[in-house]
Amino acid sequence: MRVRAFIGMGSNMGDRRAHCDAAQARLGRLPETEVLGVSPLVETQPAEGVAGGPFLNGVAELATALSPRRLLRELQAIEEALGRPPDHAPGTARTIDLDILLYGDRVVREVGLDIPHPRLPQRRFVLEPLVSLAPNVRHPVLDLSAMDMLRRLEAAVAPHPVSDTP
Ligand code: PH2
Ligand code: MG
Ligand code: MG
Repeated sequence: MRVRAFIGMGSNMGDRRAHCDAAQARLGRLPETEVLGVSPLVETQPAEGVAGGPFLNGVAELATALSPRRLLRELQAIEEALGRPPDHAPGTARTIDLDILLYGDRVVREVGLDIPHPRLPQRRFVLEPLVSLAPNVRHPVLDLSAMDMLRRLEAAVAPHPVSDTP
């Protein structure tokens, strides 16, 4: 059975667009996997203290029969093929980062494999492209759509005070 999975993609080193394009092409060549769509790539400022310059971020939607663990291994192999060493230090610039955001409505909490991605609801750089691709896809634990999560984040980060003066 094929599951609809969403992959977050980010690059802030070297030819960012080429890395994202190459990652998409390689996702399309994974066994038992089809790329259903890719969001537009957006330029974002590094969040959470990551080193390096601005990112290009996007999200890809897959239909895949690979297990979550196998999909993770395949994503790591693509990262490595695109110049990211397996011992890449967290928080440093990267040619490509591929993260499983959602895997159908599965919840996986294992060593090295957390699905849904634990920081998904807090990451504008993921939610914006996810909303442009699949606004109605739901977070299986929070039971919120991608659009709901983005609205919540925007309300929390930049509240618009209501004024009753004209
Ligand atoms: N990835 C992170 C942490 N911070 N910031 C942006 N703008 N884009 C990212 O892809 C990103 C980040 C951890 O992987
Ligand atoms: Mg990441
Ligand atoms: Mg990662």
